[in-house]
Amino acid sequence: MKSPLRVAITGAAGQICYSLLFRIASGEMLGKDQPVILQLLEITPAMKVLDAVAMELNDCAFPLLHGIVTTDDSAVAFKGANIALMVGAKPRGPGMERADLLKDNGKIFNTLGKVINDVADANIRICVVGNPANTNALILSKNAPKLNPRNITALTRLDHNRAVFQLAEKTGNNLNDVTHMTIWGNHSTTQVPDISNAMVAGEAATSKVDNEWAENDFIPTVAKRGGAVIAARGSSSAASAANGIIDHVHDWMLGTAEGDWASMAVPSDGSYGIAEGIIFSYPVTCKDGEYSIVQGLELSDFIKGKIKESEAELIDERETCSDLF
Ligand code: NAX
Repeated sequence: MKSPLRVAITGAAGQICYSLLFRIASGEMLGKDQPVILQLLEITPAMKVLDAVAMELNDCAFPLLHGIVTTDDSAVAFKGANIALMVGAKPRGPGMERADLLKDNGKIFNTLGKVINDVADANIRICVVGNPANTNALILSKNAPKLNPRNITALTRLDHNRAVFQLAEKTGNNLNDVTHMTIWGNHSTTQVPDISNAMVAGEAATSKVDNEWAENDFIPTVAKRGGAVIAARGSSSAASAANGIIDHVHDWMLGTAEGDWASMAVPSDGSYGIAEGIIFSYPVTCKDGEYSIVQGLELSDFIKGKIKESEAELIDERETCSDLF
């Protein structure tokens, strides 16, 4: 039996985590042979609910769950952590501007970045989910200088999976017939879901759908899907977000599917002319816990223009939050 990995998770009494924790404990994220210790962080008023979640986790008798820590002390939650899933953040309230959300949630990632720097495993791998996810990941990174900045990523896998579904549905194919999907940029409505290099049952997606659909229907449908779910169910995506987190970490640690890639928001190294340092969603392949940005893809002027808009938004967010670096 492998020795257990410590997985720190914030916002653990929230709705995403109610779908997420049980799947991690059952081995879906890190493998059916990998024990885990869940180190769950919440704010003090949510501790009673968190304790109830821990009771339910125990009542599942998951063989791979080797321990649960519940705490409102971040130094305890991140102690020795190998993986951190940063879900906890405030949702946008009525009348709140995006810049207000940036500032409010940015403070959480500034504080937690410092704690992770001090107490976590130096090789910790981090997936930021709380919005605005990309810029929160950047704030965390700037406050955790001991960590490898490459290991601080943000979630765009939910967007990727949404895009795969839309293309499969449009072409009448099975989901596993769709490969090489890409989400570029920010996890926001400026994101760029891109089928330029996607394949459907071994054929180019662009030969199966018309350009008009790809540009004017597919892109806005995927980019605004989060809003559509909120309108339909009265609260934001939870089970599908949890599934995206599972896929993100699973593929990062255990490898992307042979011959395919996934979308992950990672620190830009300048690939595709994107400003270095911002946390930007790219197509990546992963092996043995490392990711590589897929290079050399041909992009249309339309997609390049959209990518520049998303980059501009991220640069603007970086400026808005620079006092938190
Ligand atoms: P909930 O409001 O259900 O849960 C959030 C939890 O975080 C709450 O229990 C709260 O007490 C806790 N929390 C707040 N501040 C904290 C702190 N400083 N330390 C620890 N815990 C803290 O939200 P939920 O639906 O679970 O969503 C969580 C975040 O994910 C939100 O920011 C949401 O916008 C974001 N999302 C990101 C997605 C992505 O693809 N990147 C998609 C889904 C989701 O919208």
